[in-house]
Amino acid sequence: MTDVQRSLVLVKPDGVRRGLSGEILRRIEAKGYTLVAVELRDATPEILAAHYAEHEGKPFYAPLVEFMLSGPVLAVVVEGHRCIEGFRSLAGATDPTVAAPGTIRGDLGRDWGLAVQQNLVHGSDSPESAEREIGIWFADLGA
Ligand code: IDP
Ligand code: MG
Repeated sequence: MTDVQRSLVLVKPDGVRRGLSGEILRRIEAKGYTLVAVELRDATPEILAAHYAEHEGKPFYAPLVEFMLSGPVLAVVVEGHRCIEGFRSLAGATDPTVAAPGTIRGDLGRDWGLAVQQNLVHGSDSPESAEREIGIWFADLGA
């Protein structure tokens, strides 16, 4: 069975600011996935417009972009069998208040009462998204 996937993971600015980059990478590695690329980056409006194109027009879109520009992000490419689904499972639900304990968002995240949920991580949600997002963040890698 060859279902080796790559997923684009971001430690969002709240995670980097709170010093949780190492803890989040630790959980990915402890799960058994491989780190293919890890880079501390400043997002740009252009990168975010491409990355979050599906959310354009939603009420949290502008706060989301502003939040993602508020500090560096750790951009990561993760590899492993079914790692796209697997990382989403490690990350937990979008809303950190209800994200299950044991997940990154459930253990380390909370609601700060802001217009956008600061929920520590992004993870690609499908093979198509992963290919597209890896192309955005790591043009030299391919997917
Ligand atoms: P995901 O990150 O769990 O895949 P998406 O629906 O793709 O969630 O949304 C992208 C990001 O936008 C979320 O991670 C979160 O930061 C923010 N977001 C999504 N939905 C809401 C909402 O209803 N209120 C506030 N922020 C939201
Ligand atoms: Mg998403």
